[in-house]
Amino acid sequence: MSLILYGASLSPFVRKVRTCLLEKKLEYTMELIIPRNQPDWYYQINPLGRIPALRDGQFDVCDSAVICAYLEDKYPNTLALCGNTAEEAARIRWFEKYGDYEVGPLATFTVFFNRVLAKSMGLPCDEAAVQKALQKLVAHYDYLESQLADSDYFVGQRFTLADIAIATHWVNFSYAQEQLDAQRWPKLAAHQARILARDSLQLLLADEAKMLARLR
Ligand SMILES: N[C@@H](CCC(=O)N[C@@H](CS)C(=O)NCC(=O)O)C(=O)O
Repeated sequence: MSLILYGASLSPFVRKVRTCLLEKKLEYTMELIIPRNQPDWYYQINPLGRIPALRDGQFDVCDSAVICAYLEDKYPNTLALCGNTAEEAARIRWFEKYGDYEVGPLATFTVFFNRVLAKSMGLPCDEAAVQKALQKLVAHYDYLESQLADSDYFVGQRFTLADIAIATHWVNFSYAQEQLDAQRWPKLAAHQARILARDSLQLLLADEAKMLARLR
């Protein structure tokens, strides 16, 4: 087995896959691909040019959700992150989609992009867009808080990909100097702290700190 992950560490989607790899104890190497500056050859792996992509021997696969599902199917003797029943698997996919397509565009592509990336690219920060995104996020916090009910995790009372897929965006959010209001959304804030305290994420956050410092 030789796994190569293509991407950059500050991407929430790359972080999602790296967390899966670490939790599953799968060894991998990472090759840096910077969004908007991808080499031509990378389009043969992902025609959309987006990160992450994974090479497993002769096999290439892209999109974080597809990669995580592939790792689960290909390496069944590792920590299961995608559920043990059809119902659990469906709930986990739902939260993953929710993170990727509802939380991500606001917390990462708007708040993080404007507050952190735009500056490093010489672009102005669109603070009006940031404020609008912060307002839109409120409904998502309410929903996610309601889904935690009395559990420490989103699905099946244990750590799964659902937890990773939501928490990964709070990391980018925090890099943009924003944080959840723990008084208003106590379960969600506690969930975030619980997930980010895992050894896998602690390792990644320490690694990301170097990249973040360079950006700033
Ligand atoms: N649905 C994709 C989203 C990946 C994505 O949007 N990645 C961003 C970086 S966070 C990217 O590569 N953007 C560059 C581009 O769109 O050209 C996934 O989960 O992998």
